[in-house]
Amino acid sequence: MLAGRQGRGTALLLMLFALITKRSAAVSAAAALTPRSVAARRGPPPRAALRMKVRVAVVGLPNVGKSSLFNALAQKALAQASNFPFCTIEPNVAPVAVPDKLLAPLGALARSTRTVSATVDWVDVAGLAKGASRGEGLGNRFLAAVRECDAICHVVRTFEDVGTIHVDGKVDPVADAEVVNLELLLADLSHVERRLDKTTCVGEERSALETVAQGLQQGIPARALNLSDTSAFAIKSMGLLTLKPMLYAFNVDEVDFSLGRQGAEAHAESILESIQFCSPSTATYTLVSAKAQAELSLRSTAAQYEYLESLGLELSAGQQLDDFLCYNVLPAMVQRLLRLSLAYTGPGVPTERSRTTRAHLFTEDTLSAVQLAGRIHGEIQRGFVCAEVVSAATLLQHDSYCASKDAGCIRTEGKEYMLQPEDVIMIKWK
Ligand SMILES: Nc1nc2c(ncn2[C@@H]2O[C@H](COP(=O)(O)OP(=O)(O)OP(=O)(O)O)[C@@H](O)[C@H]2O)c(=O)[nH]1
Ligand SMILES: [Mg+2]
Repeated sequence: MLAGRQGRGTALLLMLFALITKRSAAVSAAAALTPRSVAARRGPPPRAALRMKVRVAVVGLPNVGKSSLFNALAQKALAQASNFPFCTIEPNVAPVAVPDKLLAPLGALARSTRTVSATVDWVDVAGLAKGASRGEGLGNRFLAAVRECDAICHVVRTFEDVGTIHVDGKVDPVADAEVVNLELLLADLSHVERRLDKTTCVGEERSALETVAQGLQQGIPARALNLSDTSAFAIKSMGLLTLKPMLYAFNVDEVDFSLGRQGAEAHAESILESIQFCSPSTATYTLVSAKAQAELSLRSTAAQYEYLESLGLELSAGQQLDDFLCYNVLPAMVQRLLRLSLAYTGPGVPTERSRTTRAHLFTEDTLSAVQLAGRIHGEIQRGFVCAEVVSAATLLQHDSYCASKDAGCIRTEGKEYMLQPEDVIMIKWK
Protein backbone atom coordinates (compact mmCIF):
# COMPACT_ATOMS: atom_id res chain seq x y z
CA MET A 1 0.00 0.00 0.00
CA LEU A 2 1.05 3.55 -0.51
CA ALA A 3 2.56 5.08 2.57
CA GLY A 4 0.63 8.01 4.00
CA ARG A 5 2.04 11.48 3.64
CA GLN A 6 3.78 11.41 7.03
CA GLY A 7 5.02 7.92 6.61
CA ARG A 8 6.63 8.57 3.28
CA GLY A 9 9.97 9.85 4.60
CA THR A 10 10.30 6.75 6.77
CA ALA A 11 9.18 4.52 3.92
CA LEU A 12 11.87 6.06 1.72
CA LEU A 13 14.60 5.45 4.28
CA LEU A 14 13.43 1.90 4.85
CA MET A 15 13.47 1.39 1.11
CA LEU A 16 16.98 2.73 0.87
CA PHE A 17 18.13 0.40 3.61
CA ALA A 18 16.35 -2.59 2.14
CA LEU A 19 17.78 -2.05 -1.29
CA ILE A 20 21.30 -1.12 -0.28
CA THR A 21 21.64 -4.22 1.86
CA LYS A 22 20.78 -5.79 -1.49
CA ARG A 23 18.33 -8.40 -2.46
CA SER A 24 16.55 -8.38 0.94
CA ALA A 25 14.48 -11.29 -0.28
CA ALA A 26 14.57 -9.46 -3.61
CA VAL A 27 12.02 -7.09 -2.16
CA SER A 28 8.92 -9.20 -1.60
CA ALA A 29 7.25 -8.27 -4.88
CA ALA A 30 10.25 -9.35 -6.87
CA ALA A 31 9.58 -12.92 -5.84
CA ALA A 32 6.28 -12.84 -7.65
CA LEU A 33 7.61 -10.56 -10.37
CA THR A 34 10.94 -12.02 -11.46
CA PRO A 35 12.84 -10.20 -14.21
CA ARG A 36 11.75 -12.80 -16.73
CA SER A 37 8.10 -12.69 -15.76
CA VAL A 38 8.25 -8.89 -15.82
CA ALA A 39 9.75 -9.07 -19.28
CA ALA A 40 7.09 -11.48 -20.41
CA ARG A 41 4.33 -9.21 -19.13
CA ARG A 42 5.93 -6.09 -20.46
CA GLY A 43 4.59 -5.25 -23.88
CA PRO A 44 6.27 -2.92 -26.33
CA PRO A 45 6.95 0.50 -24.85
CA PRO A 46 4.16 2.98 -25.50
CA ARG A 47 4.54 4.55 -28.88
CA ALA A 48 4.57 8.29 -28.77
CA ALA A 49 5.75 10.98 -31.07
CA LEU A 50 9.21 12.17 -30.16
CA ARG A 51 10.23 15.74 -29.85
CA MET A 52 12.23 16.96 -32.80
CA LYS A 53 15.39 16.49 -30.79
CA VAL A 54 15.94 13.01 -29.42
CA ARG A 55 18.24 12.91 -26.39
CA VAL A 56 20.13 10.18 -24.59
CA ALA A 57 21.62 10.74 -21.14
CA VAL A 58 24.92 9.10 -20.17
CA VAL A 59 24.51 8.14 -16.52
CA GLY A 60 26.63 6.21 -14.02
CA LEU A 61 28.73 6.41 -10.87
CA PRO A 62 31.42 9.11 -10.77
CA ASN A 63 34.71 8.40 -12.59
CA VAL A 64 33.50 5.35 -14.52
CA GLY A 65 34.23 6.77 -17.98
CA LYS A 66 31.04 8.63 -18.93
CA SER A 67 32.81 11.68 -20.34
CA SER A 68 35.35 9.45 -22.11
CA LEU A 69 32.48 7.57 -23.75
CA PHE A 70 30.76 10.85 -24.61
CA ASN A 71 33.97 12.08 -26.29
CA ALA A 72 34.28 8.79 -28.17
CA LEU A 73 30.71 9.17 -29.46
CA ALA A 74 31.20 12.79 -30.43
CA GLN A 75 34.59 11.87 -31.93
CA LYS A 76 35.94 15.04 -30.41
CA ALA A 77 37.54 15.86 -27.06
CA LEU A 78 34.55 17.93 -25.92
CA ALA A 79 34.18 16.97 -22.29
CA GLN A 80 36.92 16.96 -19.70
CA ALA A 81 37.72 13.36 -18.75
CA SER A 82 40.07 13.13 -15.77
CA ASN A 83 40.87 10.76 -13.01
CA PHE A 84 38.87 12.30 -10.19
CA PRO A 85 35.23 11.87 -9.22
CA PHE A 86 32.80 14.66 -10.11
CA CYS A 87 35.01 15.97 -12.86
CA THR A 88 31.83 16.75 -14.82
CA ILE A 89 29.47 19.20 -13.18
CA GLU A 90 27.54 20.96 -15.95
CA PRO A 91 26.06 18.63 -18.58
CA ASN A 92 27.89 18.32 -21.92
CA VAL A 93 25.74 17.91 -25.01
CA ALA A 94 26.78 16.74 -28.49
CA PRO A 95 24.82 15.65 -31.57
CA VAL A 96 25.80 12.20 -32.80
CA ALA A 97 24.80 11.02 -36.28
CA VAL A 98 22.38 8.13 -36.60
CA PRO A 99 24.15 5.42 -38.68
CA ASP A 100 22.68 5.57 -42.14
CA LYS A 101 23.72 3.58 -45.19
CA LEU A 102 21.13 5.17 -47.50
CA LEU A 103 21.92 8.86 -47.14
CA ALA A 104 25.11 8.92 -49.23
CA PRO A 105 23.67 6.98 -52.22
CA LEU A 106 20.49 9.07 -52.12
CA GLY A 107 22.56 12.27 -52.03
CA ALA A 108 24.61 11.02 -54.97
CA LEU A 109 21.48 10.13 -56.96
CA ALA A 110 20.05 13.59 -56.28
CA ARG A 111 23.43 15.20 -57.02
CA SER A 112 22.98 17.24 -53.86
CA THR A 113 25.86 19.45 -52.84
CA ARG A 114 25.56 18.18 -49.28
CA THR A 115 23.94 15.49 -47.19
CA VAL A 116 22.72 16.04 -43.65
CA SER A 117 22.45 13.08 -41.28
CA ALA A 118 19.79 12.78 -38.62
CA THR A 119 21.32 13.19 -35.18
CA VAL A 120 20.55 12.27 -31.61
CA ASP A 121 21.85 14.51 -28.81
CA TRP A 122 23.95 12.70 -26.23
CA VAL A 123 24.07 14.33 -22.81
CA ASP A 124 26.96 13.63 -20.43
CA VAL A 125 25.97 14.43 -16.85
CA ALA A 126 27.64 14.48 -13.44
CA GLY A 127 28.29 11.19 -11.66
CA LEU A 128 25.46 9.82 -9.56
CA ALA A 129 26.78 9.00 -6.08
CA LYS A 130 25.34 6.71 -3.43
CA GLY A 131 22.91 8.82 -1.37
CA ALA A 132 22.47 11.44 -4.11
CA SER A 133 18.76 11.48 -3.30
CA ARG A 134 19.75 12.64 0.21
CA GLY A 135 22.08 15.28 -1.19
CA GLU A 136 25.35 13.28 -1.33
CA GLY A 137 27.84 14.14 -4.06
CA LEU A 138 26.25 16.70 -6.29
CA GLY A 139 22.86 15.54 -5.06
CA ASN A 140 20.49 14.70 -7.85
CA ARG A 141 19.79 18.22 -9.08
CA PHE A 142 21.34 17.47 -12.46
CA LEU A 143 18.78 14.69 -12.92
CA ALA A 144 16.46 17.38 -14.29
CA ALA A 145 18.63 17.23 -17.43
CA VAL A 146 18.13 13.45 -17.54
CA ARG A 147 14.36 13.81 -17.17
CA GLU A 148 14.33 15.66 -20.46
CA CYS A 149 16.04 12.78 -22.25
CA ASP A 150 14.31 9.96 -24.12
CA ALA A 151 16.63 7.14 -23.06
CA ILE A 152 19.42 6.42 -20.59
CA CYS A 153 22.81 4.94 -21.35
CA HIS A 154 24.03 3.49 -18.05
CA VAL A 155 27.83 3.24 -17.97
CA VAL A 156 29.09 0.48 -15.66
CA ARG A 157 32.81 0.17 -14.93
CA THR A 158 34.24 -3.31 -15.34
CA PHE A 159 37.81 -2.27 -16.20
CA GLU A 160 40.23 -2.87 -13.34
CA ASP A 161 43.14 -0.35 -13.58
CA VAL A 162 44.13 0.30 -9.97
CA GLY A 163 45.32 3.77 -10.98
CA THR A 164 41.76 4.93 -11.70
CA ILE A 165 39.91 5.98 -8.57
CA HIS A 166 36.70 4.13 -7.75
CA VAL A 167 34.38 6.07 -5.44
CA ASP A 168 33.77 3.00 -3.29
CA GLY A 169 37.37 1.78 -3.37
CA LYS A 170 36.73 -1.37 -5.37
CA VAL A 171 35.35 -2.37 -8.76
CA ASP A 172 32.04 -4.14 -8.24
CA PRO A 173 29.84 -3.75 -11.35
CA VAL A 174 26.69 -5.28 -9.86
CA ALA A 175 26.83 -3.15 -6.71
CA ASP A 176 27.63 -0.06 -8.78
CA ALA A 177 24.74 -0.61 -11.17
CA GLU A 178 22.37 -1.22 -8.24
CA VAL A 179 23.46 2.05 -6.59
CA VAL A 180 22.72 4.02 -9.74
CA ASN A 181 19.41 2.24 -10.36
CA LEU A 182 18.41 2.81 -6.75
CA GLU A 183 19.19 6.52 -6.90
CA LEU A 184 17.15 6.86 -10.08
CA LEU A 185 14.32 4.98 -8.40
CA LEU A 186 14.42 7.13 -5.25
CA ALA A 187 14.55 10.32 -7.32
CA ASP A 188 11.40 9.11 -9.12
CA LEU A 189 9.70 8.17 -5.88
CA SER A 190 10.12 11.61 -4.33
CA HIS A 191 9.11 13.25 -7.64
CA VAL A 192 5.95 11.11 -7.82
CA GLU A 193 5.07 11.66 -4.18
CA ARG A 194 5.42 15.43 -4.53
CA ARG A 195 3.03 15.27 -7.48
CA LEU A 196 0.55 13.04 -5.62
CA ASP A 197 0.47 15.63 -2.82
CA LYS A 198 -1.02 18.14 -5.25
CA THR A 199 -4.81 18.36 -5.51
CA THR A 200 -4.43 19.05 -9.23
CA CYS A 201 -3.25 15.45 -9.72
CA VAL A 202 -6.50 13.67 -10.61
CA GLY A 203 -8.05 10.96 -12.78
CA GLU A 204 -5.83 8.84 -15.02
CA GLU A 205 -2.69 10.70 -13.92
CA ARG A 206 -3.37 10.03 -10.22
CA SER A 207 -4.20 6.38 -10.69
CA ALA A 208 -1.12 5.83 -12.89
CA LEU A 209 1.13 7.62 -10.41
CA GLU A 210 -0.30 5.62 -7.52
CA THR A 211 0.57 2.41 -9.37
CA VAL A 212 4.05 3.73 -10.07
CA ALA A 213 4.59 4.86 -6.46
CA GLN A 214 3.49 1.46 -5.21
CA GLY A 215 5.94 -0.23 -7.58
CA LEU A 216 8.81 2.11 -6.71
CA GLN A 217 8.28 1.52 -3.00
CA GLN A 218 8.82 -2.16 -3.72
CA GLY A 219 11.96 -1.44 -5.71
CA ILE A 220 10.35 -1.98 -9.12
CA PRO A 221 11.36 0.51 -11.81
CA ALA A 222 8.40 2.07 -13.63
CA ARG A 223 9.47 0.50 -16.95
CA ALA A 224 8.87 -2.95 -15.44
CA LEU A 225 5.31 -2.17 -14.34
CA ASN A 226 3.64 -2.86 -17.66
CA LEU A 227 1.73 0.42 -17.69
CA SER A 228 -0.92 0.79 -20.36
CA ASP A 229 -0.33 3.28 -23.16
CA THR A 230 -3.01 5.52 -21.63
CA SER A 231 -1.34 5.49 -18.21
CA ALA A 232 2.09 6.10 -19.67
CA PHE A 233 0.72 8.99 -21.69
CA ALA A 234 -1.02 10.51 -18.64
CA ILE A 235 2.29 10.72 -16.75
CA LYS A 236 4.56 11.46 -19.71
CA SER A 237 5.28 15.02 -18.62
CA MET A 238 6.76 13.73 -15.33
CA GLY A 239 9.81 12.48 -17.26
CA LEU A 240 10.16 9.50 -14.91
CA LEU A 241 13.73 8.23 -15.00
CA THR A 242 12.85 4.60 -14.40
CA LEU A 243 10.29 4.66 -17.19
CA LYS A 244 12.89 5.58 -19.78
CA PRO A 245 14.36 2.77 -21.82
CA MET A 246 17.87 1.99 -20.53
CA LEU A 247 20.86 0.49 -22.25
CA TYR A 248 23.91 -0.70 -20.36
CA ALA A 249 27.40 0.16 -21.61
CA PHE A 250 29.99 -1.97 -19.81
CA ASN A 251 33.28 -0.11 -19.84
CA VAL A 252 35.83 -2.89 -20.17
CA ASP A 253 39.61 -2.98 -20.41
CA GLU A 254 40.98 -2.34 -23.87
CA VAL A 255 42.32 -5.90 -24.10
CA ASP A 256 38.97 -7.39 -23.08
CA PHE A 257 37.20 -5.25 -25.65
CA SER A 258 39.34 -6.44 -28.52
CA LEU A 259 40.88 -9.79 -27.67
CA GLY A 260 38.99 -11.14 -24.69
CA ARG A 261 35.62 -10.25 -26.07
CA GLN A 262 33.84 -13.55 -25.50
CA GLY A 263 34.86 -13.64 -21.87
CA ALA A 264 33.95 -9.98 -21.40
CA GLU A 265 30.52 -10.58 -22.92
CA ALA A 266 29.92 -13.58 -20.67
CA HIS A 267 30.96 -11.44 -17.70
CA ALA A 268 28.60 -8.64 -18.78
CA GLU A 269 25.74 -11.14 -19.03
CA SER A 270 26.44 -12.51 -15.58
CA ILE A 271 26.37 -8.93 -14.24
CA LEU A 272 23.02 -8.28 -15.91
CA GLU A 273 21.70 -11.52 -14.47
CA SER A 274 22.48 -10.20 -10.98
CA ILE A 275 20.96 -6.75 -11.39
CA GLN A 276 17.39 -6.57 -10.15
CA PHE A 277 14.69 -6.42 -12.83
CA CYS A 278 17.24 -7.02 -15.51
CA SER A 279 18.39 -10.00 -17.51
CA PRO A 280 20.60 -10.59 -20.56
CA SER A 281 17.54 -11.63 -22.57
CA THR A 282 15.61 -8.43 -21.94
CA ALA A 283 18.26 -5.77 -21.27
CA THR A 284 20.00 -3.93 -24.06
CA TYR A 285 23.74 -3.85 -23.51
CA THR A 286 27.07 -3.48 -25.21
CA LEU A 287 30.77 -3.43 -24.39
CA VAL A 288 32.80 -0.26 -24.75
CA SER A 289 36.35 0.65 -23.92
CA ALA A 290 35.75 4.33 -23.45
CA LYS A 291 39.25 5.68 -22.92
CA ALA A 292 40.79 3.81 -25.86
CA GLN A 293 37.87 4.58 -28.15
CA ALA A 294 37.92 8.27 -27.26
CA GLU A 295 41.60 8.38 -28.21
CA LEU A 296 41.05 6.28 -31.31
CA SER A 297 38.16 8.42 -32.55
CA LEU A 298 40.52 11.39 -32.91
CA ARG A 299 42.79 9.48 -35.31
CA SER A 300 42.44 8.95 -39.06
CA THR A 301 40.52 5.93 -40.36
CA ALA A 302 43.79 4.42 -41.64
CA ALA A 303 45.34 4.82 -38.19
CA GLN A 304 42.27 3.21 -36.62
CA TYR A 305 42.60 0.13 -38.85
CA GLU A 306 46.33 0.00 -38.13
CA TYR A 307 45.65 0.10 -34.44
CA LEU A 308 43.19 -2.79 -34.63
CA GLU A 309 45.67 -4.78 -36.71
CA SER A 310 48.37 -4.10 -34.14
CA LEU A 311 46.11 -5.80 -31.62
CA GLY A 312 45.89 -8.77 -33.95
CA LEU A 313 42.22 -8.10 -34.44
CA GLU A 314 40.59 -8.80 -37.76
CA LEU A 315 37.14 -7.57 -38.56
CA SER A 316 34.91 -10.32 -39.87
CA ALA A 317 33.81 -10.14 -43.52
CA GLY A 318 31.50 -7.24 -44.18
CA GLN A 319 32.14 -5.74 -40.75
CA GLN A 320 33.06 -2.08 -40.93
CA LEU A 321 35.28 -0.37 -38.44
CA ASP A 322 32.35 1.88 -37.59
CA ASP A 323 30.21 -1.14 -36.77
CA PHE A 324 32.78 -2.22 -34.25
CA LEU A 325 33.44 1.02 -32.39
CA CYS A 326 30.97 2.61 -30.03
CA TYR A 327 30.27 5.73 -32.08
CA ASN A 328 28.21 3.66 -34.48
CA VAL A 329 27.19 0.76 -32.29
CA LEU A 330 25.61 2.83 -29.52
CA PRO A 331 23.61 5.17 -31.81
CA ALA A 332 22.31 2.11 -33.69
CA MET A 333 21.25 0.54 -30.39
CA VAL A 334 19.42 3.70 -29.39
CA GLN A 335 17.69 3.72 -32.76
CA ARG A 336 16.38 0.21 -32.09
CA LEU A 337 15.55 0.91 -28.45
CA LEU A 338 13.45 3.96 -29.29
CA ARG A 339 12.20 2.47 -32.57
CA LEU A 340 13.42 5.38 -34.57
CA SER A 341 13.11 5.38 -38.35
CA LEU A 342 14.55 7.58 -41.04
CA ALA A 343 12.87 9.32 -43.97
CA TYR A 344 14.54 11.52 -46.56
CA THR A 345 13.90 14.76 -48.35
CA GLY A 346 15.90 16.18 -51.22
CA PRO A 347 16.02 13.69 -54.08
CA GLY A 348 12.69 14.85 -55.55
CA VAL A 349 13.91 18.42 -56.01
CA PRO A 350 15.02 19.06 -59.63
CA THR A 351 18.78 18.45 -59.89
CA GLU A 352 19.58 22.03 -60.82
CA ARG A 353 17.97 23.25 -57.59
CA SER A 354 18.96 20.36 -55.33
CA ARG A 355 21.30 21.38 -52.58
CA THR A 356 20.63 19.10 -49.65
CA THR A 357 19.55 15.52 -49.13
CA ARG A 358 18.49 15.29 -45.53
CA ALA A 359 17.57 12.42 -43.20
CA HIS A 360 14.71 12.96 -40.74
CA LEU A 361 14.20 10.95 -37.58
CA PHE A 362 10.74 9.82 -36.48
CA THR A 363 8.92 7.07 -34.62
CA GLU A 364 6.93 4.87 -36.94
CA ASP A 365 3.25 5.79 -37.31
CA THR A 366 3.68 9.10 -35.54
CA LEU A 367 4.71 11.53 -38.27
CA SER A 368 2.37 12.63 -41.06
CA ALA A 369 3.46 14.24 -44.31
CA VAL A 370 2.10 17.60 -43.22
CA GLN A 371 3.90 17.36 -39.86
CA LEU A 372 7.16 16.69 -41.65
CA ALA A 373 6.42 19.76 -43.78
CA GLY A 374 6.09 21.72 -40.53
CA ARG A 375 9.46 20.47 -39.36
CA ILE A 376 11.03 21.81 -42.53
CA HIS A 377 9.29 25.20 -42.57
CA GLY A 378 6.01 26.74 -41.39
CA GLU A 379 5.36 28.13 -44.90
CA ILE A 380 5.71 24.66 -46.44
CA GLN A 381 3.24 23.28 -43.89
CA ARG A 382 0.71 26.05 -44.51
CA GLY A 383 0.97 25.76 -48.29
CA PHE A 384 0.99 21.93 -48.33
CA VAL A 385 -0.59 20.56 -51.52
CA CYS A 386 0.52 16.93 -51.69
CA ALA A 387 3.54 14.68 -51.18
CA GLU A 388 5.33 12.47 -53.68
CA VAL A 389 6.54 9.30 -51.95
CA VAL A 390 8.81 6.42 -52.93
CA SER A 391 10.83 3.99 -50.86
CA ALA A 392 14.59 4.59 -50.86
CA ALA A 393 15.25 1.04 -52.08
CA THR A 394 12.94 1.49 -55.08
CA LEU A 395 14.36 4.90 -55.91
CA LEU A 396 17.94 3.59 -55.78
CA GLN A 397 17.08 1.01 -58.43
CA HIS A 398 16.91 3.90 -60.90
CA ASP A 399 19.45 6.41 -62.11
CA SER A 400 17.46 9.43 -61.11
CA TYR A 401 14.26 10.59 -59.49
CA CYS A 402 12.83 11.36 -62.95
CA ALA A 403 13.61 7.84 -64.18
CA SER A 404 11.86 6.42 -61.15
CA LYS A 405 8.85 8.66 -61.84
CA ASP A 406 8.77 7.60 -65.49
CA ALA A 407 8.75 3.99 -64.32
CA GLY A 408 5.63 4.74 -62.28
CA CYS A 409 7.29 4.12 -58.92
CA ILE A 410 6.32 7.40 -57.33
CA ARG A 411 2.90 7.83 -55.77
CA THR A 412 1.04 10.89 -54.57
CA GLU A 413 -0.13 11.13 -50.96
CA GLY A 414 -2.10 13.68 -48.95
CA LYS A 415 -1.52 15.57 -45.71
CA GLU A 416 -2.46 12.68 -43.44
CA TYR A 417 -0.10 10.13 -45.01
CA MET A 418 1.94 8.53 -42.20
CA LEU A 419 5.61 8.30 -43.05
CA GLN A 420 7.08 4.81 -43.34
CA PRO A 421 10.71 3.86 -42.60
CA GLU A 422 13.06 4.74 -45.47
CA ASP A 423 10.50 6.78 -47.38
CA VAL A 424 11.82 9.44 -49.72
CA ILE A 425 9.35 12.27 -49.76
CA MET A 426 8.94 15.38 -51.88
CA ILE A 427 6.45 17.89 -50.55
CA LYS A 428 4.65 20.09 -53.06
CA TRP A 429 3.43 23.40 -51.67
CA LYS A 430 2.32 26.78 -52.86
N1 LIG B 1 41.87 2.10 -17.89
C1 LIG B 1 40.79 2.74 -18.29
N2 LIG B 1 40.55 3.97 -17.83
C2 LIG B 1 39.43 4.60 -18.25
C3 LIG B 1 38.52 4.00 -19.14
N3 LIG B 1 37.52 4.88 -19.36
C4 LIG B 1 37.80 5.96 -18.63
N4 LIG B 1 38.95 5.81 -17.97
C5 LIG B 1 39.63 6.75 -17.08
O1 LIG B 1 38.80 6.99 -15.95
C6 LIG B 1 38.93 8.34 -15.53
C7 LIG B 1 37.56 8.97 -15.45
O2 LIG B 1 37.05 9.09 -16.75
P1 LIG B 1 35.86 10.11 -17.10
O3 LIG B 1 35.47 9.84 -18.50
O4 LIG B 1 36.21 11.50 -16.71
O5 LIG B 1 34.76 9.55 -16.09
P2 LIG B 1 33.33 10.18 -15.71
O6 LIG B 1 32.44 9.03 -15.44
O7 LIG B 1 32.90 11.15 -16.73
O8 LIG B 1 33.68 10.91 -14.36
P3 LIG B 1 32.83 12.08 -13.60
O9 LIG B 1 32.51 13.16 -14.59
O10 LIG B 1 33.79 12.54 -12.57
O11 LIG B 1 31.65 11.41 -13.03
C8 LIG B 1 39.87 9.02 -16.54
O12 LIG B 1 41.17 9.03 -16.03
C9 LIG B 1 39.78 8.13 -17.75
O13 LIG B 1 40.94 8.19 -18.54
C10 LIG B 1 38.80 2.69 -19.64
O14 LIG B 1 38.08 2.12 -20.45
N5 LIG B 1 39.95 2.10 -19.17
MG1 LIG C 1 32.48 13.17 -16.58
